Amino acid sequence: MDESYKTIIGDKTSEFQHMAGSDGVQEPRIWSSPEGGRKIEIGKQIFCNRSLNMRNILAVGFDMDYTLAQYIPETFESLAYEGTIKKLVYDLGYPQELLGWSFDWKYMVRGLVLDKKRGNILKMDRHKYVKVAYHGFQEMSKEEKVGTYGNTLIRDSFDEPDYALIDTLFSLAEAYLFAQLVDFKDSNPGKIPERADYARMYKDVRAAVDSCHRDGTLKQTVTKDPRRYINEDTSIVPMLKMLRDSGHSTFLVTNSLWDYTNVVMDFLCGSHVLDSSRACNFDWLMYFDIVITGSAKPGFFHEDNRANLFEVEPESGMLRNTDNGTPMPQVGNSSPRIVLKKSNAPCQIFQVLYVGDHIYGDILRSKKVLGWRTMLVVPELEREVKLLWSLRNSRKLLRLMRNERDQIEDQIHHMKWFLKFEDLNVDQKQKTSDGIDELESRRDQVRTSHQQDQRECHQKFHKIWGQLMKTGYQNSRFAHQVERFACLYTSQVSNLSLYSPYKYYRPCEDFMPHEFDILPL
Ligand code: U5P
Repeated sequence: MDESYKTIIGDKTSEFQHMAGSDGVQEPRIWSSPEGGRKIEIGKQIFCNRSLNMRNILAVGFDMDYTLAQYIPETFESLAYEGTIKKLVYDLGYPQELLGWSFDWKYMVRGLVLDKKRGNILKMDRHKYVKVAYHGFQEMSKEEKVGTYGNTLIRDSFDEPDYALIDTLFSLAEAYLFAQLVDFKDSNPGKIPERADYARMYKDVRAAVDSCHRDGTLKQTVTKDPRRYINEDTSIVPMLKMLRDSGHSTFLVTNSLWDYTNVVMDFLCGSHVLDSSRACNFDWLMYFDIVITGSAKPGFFHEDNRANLFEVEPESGMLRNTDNGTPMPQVGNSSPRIVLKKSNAPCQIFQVLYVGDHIYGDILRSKKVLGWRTMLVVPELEREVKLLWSLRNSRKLLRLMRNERDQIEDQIHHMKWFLKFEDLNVDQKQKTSDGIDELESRRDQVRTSHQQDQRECHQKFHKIWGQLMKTGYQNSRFAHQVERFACLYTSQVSNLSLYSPYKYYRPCEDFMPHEFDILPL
């Protein structure tokens, strides 16, 4: 830390060390809510991008996987990873060596972009400027990075089909495996099937992951022991009850099929005395007015999606009304319109709040196509917010250093310009030159400290990718999407129960850069 800054903010280093937990994350602290009264633990707040008055919301809908059900990545994503490797080796002809590979579930993060053709993994800011780039696990040099992605014209194309967005927690294992395969192909070119270039490898990995999700590889294992793969959350039922008692209808829309949904929801809402002999009693259904399984989101949200809905017979899992070929009548005149059981009348679109974890499949589509209000669940946020809190003074210091560095740069330019053109005597020239030398030396000192402290701060969030919501000083691409598409965002769905069911969520005031210098204190 640059000693000269200690006088500005005081040396709080020891205080922070005392407060921080072993992984650098400070122990939970109480955060005072601005309205006074209730206090919300830091990391559990609901953040608001766009005003939302819960009094106007008639129905609250939920996604299940990674929204109501938080999977434990160590076990669940590792299971997906291992299943995928087996499929690559036994079904797609990849070498046996892959069977010995292991998965670091902490390495990849959401918001990354895979460059399928080049085998690169990128983190970019909201302007799609690539700030961090790896080829497999090798960091790309600044020159390589700028040479490949520096041209602003390329930036519009960071999308499918050449790029893949890691925007769900389900994708972390496949991103990691892709990076492993890229490294493996580079050092063992003959060992990967001949047809497989980087893009083909990505396609194979994607197909293998998807197949694990669909063919029962994963679900049968989770079904046998949900506690091993899903975090228990005893606050979900009180949250659902609270919403329902306050007059909101509740519904579930999940891509998972009925049998699996039933197991997961029974685990989350049930008595938690699961053993294989205990039959599900379907009690969890009482917490929802409507449950839609196998919904095929994001297509489900499209107005022109007229897919038939069938009623599920809970005990057998059979579909009703299919024997004479007549499916259950559609709810409303297009499938996603929600019918409230109580009133039997469709809600207005803006009276629905949908809570999901997938920015594209859950949030963007439901908002853009149907105009629903949205809440994004970002489990990573809890740790990020706690870290932001414990690093607040270091981050303030970084901003001060950055400002000082920029001001010195400006001063140096100005003085050099002055030296060139003004009619100065020898003494004045000497003084100006000396002044420039002094400033340059101070600038170098500040620059070095800034770079060093910035790297340290970045690594506290994530050793490779840094802060989820930031890329350097700019919002990350992920944060930008959250800001644009999620009316609310929070770390856990059950945080809803920490606020009044009639809460009026309001965003903080917007500020343009020109307003910052003249902000009232
Ligand atoms: N899923 C797939 N393929 C994938 C990833 C997830 O089929 O590559 C499945 C999950 O197993 C889960 C469902 O059943 O999609 C979650 O979708 P959603 O309801 O959270 O959107």
